Amino acid sequence: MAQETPIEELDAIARGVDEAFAAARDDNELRQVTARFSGREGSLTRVMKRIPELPGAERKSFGQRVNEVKGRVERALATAAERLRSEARAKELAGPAIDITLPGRRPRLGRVHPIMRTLHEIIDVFSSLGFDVAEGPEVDHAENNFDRLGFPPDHPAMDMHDSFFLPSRTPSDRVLLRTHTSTVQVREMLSHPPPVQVVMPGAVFRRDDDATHSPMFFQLEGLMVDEDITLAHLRGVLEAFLHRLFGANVKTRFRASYFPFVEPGAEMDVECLICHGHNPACRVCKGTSWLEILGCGMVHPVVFESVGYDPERYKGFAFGMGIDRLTMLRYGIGDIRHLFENDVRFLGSL
Ligand code: FA5
Repeated sequence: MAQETPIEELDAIARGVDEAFAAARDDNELRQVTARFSGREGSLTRVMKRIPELPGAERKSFGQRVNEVKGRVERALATAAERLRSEARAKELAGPAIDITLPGRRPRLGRVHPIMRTLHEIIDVFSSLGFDVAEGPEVDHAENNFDRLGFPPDHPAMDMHDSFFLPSRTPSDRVLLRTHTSTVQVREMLSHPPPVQVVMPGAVFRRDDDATHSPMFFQLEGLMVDEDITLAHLRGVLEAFLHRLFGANVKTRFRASYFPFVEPGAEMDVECLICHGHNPACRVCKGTSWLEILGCGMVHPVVFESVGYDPERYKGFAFGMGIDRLTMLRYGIGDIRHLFENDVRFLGSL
């Protein structure tokens, strides 16, 4: 059989246009049909390439004819698109009616996390006692976390097993996730001359994990330095604070302790508000009826020297409290890990 001439092929293409577009059932099929005619591999593109087979006199009129068929394809596409739109609309109108008077669904409102609620309350109390608020970075140099605070070089906290060290650029620049907010008291003293009276909240990180220890937890550091600060100021501030947070009847206890950066050093406990001392198996107080909430003391002269304060002239106190532990006591939570499991049923009940 003789091969179709370009003109015969073009006529055949033109005859198929309307039928092809009428058969398209959705936008996707419409795109495919259009490509079959006018795409890079489409029949009109292919037939155009056959122009050299025609005698010179016929080429111009053939080109015009191809353009006419292209116009026909465009018109057929517009008609089919309009048909699909009205079919979709008719289907929508025939479907079940939407009752626009029904009330909408309320988006569920989030709440501030109990740790942050406690922290905000604590900051309010210290602000009312005249303290400023400052923050520092969570990643810091070991110098600020340990050295300037008078930690001896072989202190266990500097061990990789206790702290999260990060890769650093030079071996002498040891960088870690801070293990306490005491880094910020160092930074505050390096950047401000005395007097200072400031609290410094933030997240801290240790390799800890049990009912009262979390690997990431929150501390609030406090620092007050002036010429005549005494241990009595420290006790007065902490007691005023705890009475404001837990009420005037809360039982607290102040006992001697050791931190390299204070002398004398102390820790403060709050009575276990989970078992009130009645459960020897209590996981929070471990049957002692007390929960340690902070470490504190008078700033060691070594620290003043390392930040350039005159230890002969200035005295000061510092404390670092565990916000998560205070949150547990405040809301009666028996395991610190509940605070980080993100169960909205539990968090929403507090
Ligand atoms: C310190 O971190 C000292 N920097 C506190 C300090 C500051 C002392 C200024 C003197 C002067 P300590 O490691 O004891 O101390 O932690 C302080 C408080 O953080 C604890 O009393 C406890 O309430 C809380 N805490 C400690 N480890 C954890 C943990 N893994 N999870 C939750 N809370 C913790």
